[in-house]
Amino acid sequence: MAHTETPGPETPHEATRRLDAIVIGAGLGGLRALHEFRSKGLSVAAFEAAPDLGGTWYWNRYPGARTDSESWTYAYAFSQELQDEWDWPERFATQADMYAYLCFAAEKHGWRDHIEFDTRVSAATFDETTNRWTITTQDGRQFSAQFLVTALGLLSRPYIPAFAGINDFQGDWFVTGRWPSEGADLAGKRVAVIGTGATGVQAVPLVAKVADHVSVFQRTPNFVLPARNYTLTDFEREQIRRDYDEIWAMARRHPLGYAFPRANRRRGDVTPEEHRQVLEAGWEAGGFRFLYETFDDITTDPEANAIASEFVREKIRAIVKDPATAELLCPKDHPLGSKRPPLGHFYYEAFNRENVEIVDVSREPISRITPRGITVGNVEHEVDVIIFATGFDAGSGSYDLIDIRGRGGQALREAWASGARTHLGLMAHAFPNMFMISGPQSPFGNIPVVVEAAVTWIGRCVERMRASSIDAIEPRRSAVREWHERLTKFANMTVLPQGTRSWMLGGNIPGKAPDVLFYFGGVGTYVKACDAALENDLADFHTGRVRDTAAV
Ligand code: NA7
Repeated sequence: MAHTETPGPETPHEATRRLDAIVIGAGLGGLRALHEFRSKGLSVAAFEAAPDLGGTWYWNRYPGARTDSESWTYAYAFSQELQDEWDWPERFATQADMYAYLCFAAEKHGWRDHIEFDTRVSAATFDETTNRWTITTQDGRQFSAQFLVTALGLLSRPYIPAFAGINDFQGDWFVTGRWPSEGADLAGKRVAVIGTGATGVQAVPLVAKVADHVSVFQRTPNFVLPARNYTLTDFEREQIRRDYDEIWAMARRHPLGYAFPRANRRRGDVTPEEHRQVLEAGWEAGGFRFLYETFDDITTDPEANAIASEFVREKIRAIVKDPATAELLCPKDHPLGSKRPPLGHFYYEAFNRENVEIVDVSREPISRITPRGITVGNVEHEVDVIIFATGFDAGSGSYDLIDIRGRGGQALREAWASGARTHLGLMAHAFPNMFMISGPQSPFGNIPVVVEAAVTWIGRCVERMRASSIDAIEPRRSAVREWHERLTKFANMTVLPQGTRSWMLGGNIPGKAPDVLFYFGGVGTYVKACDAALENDLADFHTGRVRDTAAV
């Protein structure tokens, strides 16, 4: 470790190492935060549970894992060198490309020396007398810092339903979000894929190419939009490099942080024929362009949504040859965009293969896992391998795994028992100097753009604190309450509340308090809200020494 290690005589723990900042997590967000503190001359160390960096792009090595954002915008905007030197091979980056990109960035900026791998943080405690955080690692070591950054990942805690008999299964089983680095041997096997969210949808077509048979256990069909991936040419890469300033400017203006122009078109602006043509063009353009370059009111106007939803159903019926299978694949109980739409790489086409079948578990659920397979009702489906593509405990899920104690020993787990509460998705009341990246209540959208906004804000906040001799900061209760009201208002303006068991609202985890986990008001308005929070005399925050403000 190259970071500053000065034994802190005044700390209660002799072995405590003192730093300016501690970052938990070395994924895309944690690495960016590490860079921010280093570039400001602060001593910082990152702690990562995995043996290597990458976060999402370390763990999700399942067949077909890719970004759903166009690769050149799923990248760091802060580094001109990275933009100049890195070549994106395809429109949508594979897991391997993303991992290689993050390794390249780490090499270029010297990040690895400041990361402790294989190190899970089990606790983090704030001390009001010193205004510092002490973290404890699972192997019992302690480190202290004025600032704590939790870059725990938006979707990093895999969820596996508590199926009866799960431990009896005699075959191999894998969780997509914890895919073994040595890979999984699926060749010639009978494979079950449980789950048809973005992950299952990416995995099925590739698993089908090697497996003897694939049974896709589907509870809720999704609106799968065609990705239309392609290999980038040198010419396209040069164009992207040349246009990067405009690309990032566009992404920052876009509600979800994508470098797409607004459609500037609503349902009533066109004839039914034109409407159809626009949707066809969006379908051909691929990716989320179908949602965002066609009509601006697809997720807010029920009629515009109904037309787009029916359009996708027609496409499914046209692609899938067996009418019964096509009907099962057609979503009918939720509108397009109320659950996060997956991008497919020949997903619907996979159901035209002889070796792929759909098992409908919408009415009759999976009743148990047996030694030989999966039982639905009275029917046992015998398989050699089970792949759980059953999602994540999003947003707040990873926070429950660390015993985080703020002012007065308050436990974050308890503070958030009935729903996460933050200001701007960046800080929580009673947890001074703790900054969250891609945490609950941060904006929903293209992650690198959201991360850049958050980290820039954190860097400016820390600079401001140092310049004004503020040594502790935390949001006021009123600011936290207002942020929650704002989140709820924006979510309710859309089709989101109609999404059955949506992870965006915490609805996919049995027992989790349903709540709006993200800000859907747009990345642009989010950045403005962040800017405003740093101006206006930091009116949203208590500042100073926390023991002075603890009673407020
Ligand atoms: P998702 O989108 O949460 O999908 C999980 C899938 O697992 C979904 O189809 C669920 O069906 C299914 N599921 C969960 N529990 C069960 C049970 N008990 N029985 C049958 N099926 C079940 O997670 P992903 O990993 O695919 O995607 C998460 C995000 O990662 C994605 O949106 C991208 O942003 C990246 P349900 O819909 O609940 O009926």
